[in-house]
Amino acid sequence: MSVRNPEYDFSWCPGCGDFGVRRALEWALEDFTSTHEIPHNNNVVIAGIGCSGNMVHLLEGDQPFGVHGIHGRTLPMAFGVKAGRPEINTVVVAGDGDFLSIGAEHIGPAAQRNLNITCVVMDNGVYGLTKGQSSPTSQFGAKTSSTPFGKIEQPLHPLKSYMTMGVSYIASHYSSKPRDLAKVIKDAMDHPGFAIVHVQSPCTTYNDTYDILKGDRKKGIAGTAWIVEDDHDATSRQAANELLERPGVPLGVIYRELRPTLEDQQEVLRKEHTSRSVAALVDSYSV
Ligand SMILES: Cc1ncc(C[n+]2csc(CCOP(=O)(O)OP(=O)(O)O)c2C)c(N)n1
Ligand code: SF4
Ligand SMILES: [Mg+2]
Repeated sequence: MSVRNPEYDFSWCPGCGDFGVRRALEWALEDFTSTHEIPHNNNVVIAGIGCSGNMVHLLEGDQPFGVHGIHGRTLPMAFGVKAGRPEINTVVVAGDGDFLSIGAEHIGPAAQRNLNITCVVMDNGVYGLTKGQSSPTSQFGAKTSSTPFGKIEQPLHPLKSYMTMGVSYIASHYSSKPRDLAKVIKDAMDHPGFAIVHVQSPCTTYNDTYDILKGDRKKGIAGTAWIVEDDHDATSRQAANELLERPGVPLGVIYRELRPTLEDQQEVLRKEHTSRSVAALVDSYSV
């Protein structure tokens, strides 16, 4: 959809972290579009279902194309877009539930393909849209509507999981720093391959983590977010893994690796092999 449908009325609660992510995404799209001199409709934003997925209806300014799809299936949809129109700048927006719970099985294959897309994951540690159930990133002991006596599973460490699955660009950020976040999202768009920008985006209604992330001296809270040092070597897998052993939430690029994308590999196949007819392909299965 490149024009908004006035029949739908999507909104976020006051103070929701997704507002900051929206601004950052708008700036990143603007920057990408002007740097590469492409029209706005050469960008597509593919959203899952969740408060985070409502992003596609709430973007302001020049509109990219948008798809508000199926819960947990942003990556297969993005794969389809890239298969048909590889030149389109494809951005996935998803929540922690959408991406890491129901949609988790798609991350590994997209990473192995090195699908050339950018994912912006809005992690609020809950299922916000469905009224605050626990998600894979909810803390141990968290009391939510689905864990009234406290969550009894350990939280997932998304950044370590991405490293293990072979994601070629991994960044971690925070919704309250939209200018810095925009630069990271644009950098991820420029990365040739599968890029994930994992953003802490607090839910003011069900899991308000602003104080925990930022810290509050008056309340004696230190703050868990810290900026990745300039001398961090993001091209080193070892340095990235070591960085992720440190407690808290790093803000910056954790890991980047240049290797052929799916499109590059397809190009190699096209050059080395002549295509077969459908009949020949069907025959090859029946022998
Ligand atoms: C197949 C399917 N299962 C479950 C749901 C119900 N559902 C909608 S959004 C959601 C979770 C949203 O959590 P998250 O992805 O973290 O997004 P948030 O609202 O927190 O941004 C669920 C379980 C659905 N819409 N479709
Ligand atoms: S429920 Fe939470 S995540 Fe959803 S809009 Fe409200 S504050 Fe944002
Ligand atoms: Mg969520």
